[in-house]
Amino acid sequence: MIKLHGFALSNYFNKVKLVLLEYGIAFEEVIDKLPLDEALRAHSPAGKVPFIETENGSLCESEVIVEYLNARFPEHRIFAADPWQAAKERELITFVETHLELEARELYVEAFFGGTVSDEVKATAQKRLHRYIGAFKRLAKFAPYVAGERFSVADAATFVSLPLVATATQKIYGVDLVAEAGIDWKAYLKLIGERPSAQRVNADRKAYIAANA
Ligand SMILES: N[C@@H](CCC(=O)N[C@@H](CS)C(=O)NCC(=O)O)C(=O)O
Repeated sequence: MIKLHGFALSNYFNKVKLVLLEYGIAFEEVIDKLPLDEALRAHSPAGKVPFIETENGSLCESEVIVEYLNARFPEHRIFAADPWQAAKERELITFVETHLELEARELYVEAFFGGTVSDEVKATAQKRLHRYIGAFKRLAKFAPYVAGERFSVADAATFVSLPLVATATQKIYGVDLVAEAGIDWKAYLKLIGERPSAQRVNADRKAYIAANA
């Protein structure tokens, strides 16, 4: 059985977990704390979570893991069967993760962890976020799901990352750049949060926070 390593506060760990739960793929969770020790770095060379253990070996990078699951369990239809729709789902995931979350991540040290971020980094991130949040707004359907009328794998990525982008920008710039762009992410969060998979992810995150407070 696939073993998913990481911890319940990690958005990337939660994305893979949500996909496994949502698409009914059996897995075991292994809780690893950061920093990963040398033995775990043999599985995840950059010391990041999540990673999975399979009978073939270990695999890191959450989107690579999702692609592997999609290829290994085709009957679970993680991506849309239609190639165009599947490409649109990948397009959305790239925008959410590469252009929004990764950029906003520059701000997390100050927004969430009590550190400081230079004015220069804040200004550069603001410019890029402004551009890509606008682009994401044009691309995303929210009808009511991010890629259209049905839940898709792009919702797993959006659900775990969009609130971080919104909250970090609110904390650093005093303005929620996601809401300011006209994206009602709180209503979206509520919609996805009603799904059993998301309820489990949220409950496990809360339990993790309580246990580690
Ligand atoms: N691109 C990676 C990002 C994973 C990532 O940044 N994970 C964070 C936790 S949310 C981490 O392990 N950070 C530890 C570090 O940067 O040393 C993925 O998609 O899996």
